Amino acid sequence: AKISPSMMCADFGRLEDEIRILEKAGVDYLHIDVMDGHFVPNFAIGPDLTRSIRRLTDIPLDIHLMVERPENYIDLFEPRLGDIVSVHQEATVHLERTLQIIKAAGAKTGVAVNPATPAIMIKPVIDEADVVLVMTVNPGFAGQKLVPSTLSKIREVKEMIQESCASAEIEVDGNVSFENAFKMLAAGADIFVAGTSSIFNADMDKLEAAYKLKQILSVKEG
Ligand code: S6P
Ligand code: MG
Repeated sequence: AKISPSMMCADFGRLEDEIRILEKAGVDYLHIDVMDGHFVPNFAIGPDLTRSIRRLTDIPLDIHLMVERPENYIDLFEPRLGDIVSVHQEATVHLERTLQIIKAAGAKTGVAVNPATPAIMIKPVIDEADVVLVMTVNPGFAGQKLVPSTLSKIREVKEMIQESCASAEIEVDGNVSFENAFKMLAAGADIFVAGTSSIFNADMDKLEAAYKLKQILSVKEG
């Protein structure tokens, strides 16, 4: 399993320290939440802050575009080999073409789905996706509660991937607590976005929380 800490939950006043802790914890990605105030009712990380984060570390970025017409903004984030760029199925009209744009930019292609979007909506592009990002809360804010029906959707997406002999990894985002992470792992998730429910829990030491999450997720790997 892989861990992708949500940088919108970090303390931007001490960004470098936060990143050093995440490096020490050996996380796999840094999750970059991009919000446009249209697709979701909030604003978050733009290209400038993304560039600042990039300058501080070699950890690949996991760029989650919660914006309308994401196809117009992919290049702004200067994706690199090894990064993931995820776009929402609900936000782009020509999803297949948008995935080709991400591929041409050199990044891994991600397709994100809101809790109310059925898994079947992404079936036609399952072969083209390196990652399926199953939103386990409605996107827009950190600190929300899991939408329970998303657990069975993880299972459905997993089956869809296997039936199509596709190789997409499943990423989960939203209320990935220690308890929920285990359920998501059992349902078939591969990449876990860590926010206020784990690594950025105000009551816990970040490094300790990261190790705890890693330990919970290592069960299946044996
Ligand atoms: C939500 C965003 C997420 C959050 C993450 C925070 O719109 O896409 O990446 O940052 O869910 O984690 P938590 O544990 O506070 O839900
Ligand atoms: Mg996100």
